[in-house]
Amino acid sequence: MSSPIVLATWSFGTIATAQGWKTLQAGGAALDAVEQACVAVEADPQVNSVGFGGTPDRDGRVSLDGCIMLSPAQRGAVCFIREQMHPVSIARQVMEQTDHVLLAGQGADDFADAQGFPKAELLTDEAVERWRELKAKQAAGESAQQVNREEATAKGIAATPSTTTSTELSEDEPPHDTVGVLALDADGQLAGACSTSGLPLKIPGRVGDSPIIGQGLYVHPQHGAAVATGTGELVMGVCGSFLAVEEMRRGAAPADAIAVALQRIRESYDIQPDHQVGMIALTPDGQWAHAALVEGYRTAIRSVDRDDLIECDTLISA
Ligand code: SD4
Repeated sequence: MSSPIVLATWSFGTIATAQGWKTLQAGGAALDAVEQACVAVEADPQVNSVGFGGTPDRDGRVSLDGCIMLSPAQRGAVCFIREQMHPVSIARQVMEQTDHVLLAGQGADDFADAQGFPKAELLTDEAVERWRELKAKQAAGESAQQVNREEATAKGIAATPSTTTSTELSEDEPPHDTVGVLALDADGQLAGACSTSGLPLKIPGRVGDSPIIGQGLYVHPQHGAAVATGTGELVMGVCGSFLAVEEMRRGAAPADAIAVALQRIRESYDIQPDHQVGMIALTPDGQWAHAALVEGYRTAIRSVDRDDLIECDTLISA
């Protein structure tokens, strides 16, 4: 028997951990816990960077990415879906019902239709309003990066860990767009999932790290799981989550494993002030760690004795 635990990225991760914990506490599987955790965040219109009400792209449309993973042989993903609210649940169907790993665009939306998922309008009035403001700033000469930074500040969501259904705006949370969830169930099974609307004002068609197995998420049942959030383009050049799990396979503790991945990112790019990557790693025996490139990243945790939102003070700065 293992001691169950669920971890999720950013302060809206407390919505995820509350839902995931309900599943784990009832003796449920890690796979169900991570899926339900993401579904709860995707369905919450106050979380305006994941699922319903997600951040529009350059042309004012919302597209979503997500994935779910149990092992190298059991993983599924969808990207650039525009008609569905729950990418992670569709990704699970890709994993369980097809021989494929990743479905994209209209094909993924059509697959979801065929699987009986209801179509959803993802754009909210608030998102349209926000998009107009951002476009105006861009037209006034602000760079996409500046606009993204302001957007990220405006959309921070902080949930109070002890009352995770109530959310309030957090002025101080820096750029974030993805809920990444890792869970360990009582049977010692690890699972992970990611869901995102990607970067604000992204070029339509752009897909980041979150739905790509090995980049935004990787899970190996014996060696560990890792999830990343932040600037997907940085994670994607180093296979960030795979690298962290590979380090655990070689015997590294979770903290050392994600330090290697984040250091690789530091070494590989000219890191800009608005860049961020946060990572969480979890082992099959319940050890976990988080780290980030720069301050401001937070991890939500739920276990038998913890219900917290933890400020990450492990910063990989060299
Ligand atoms: C992406 N990694 O699409 C995602 C965005 C994110 O915090 O996680 N932002 O690049």
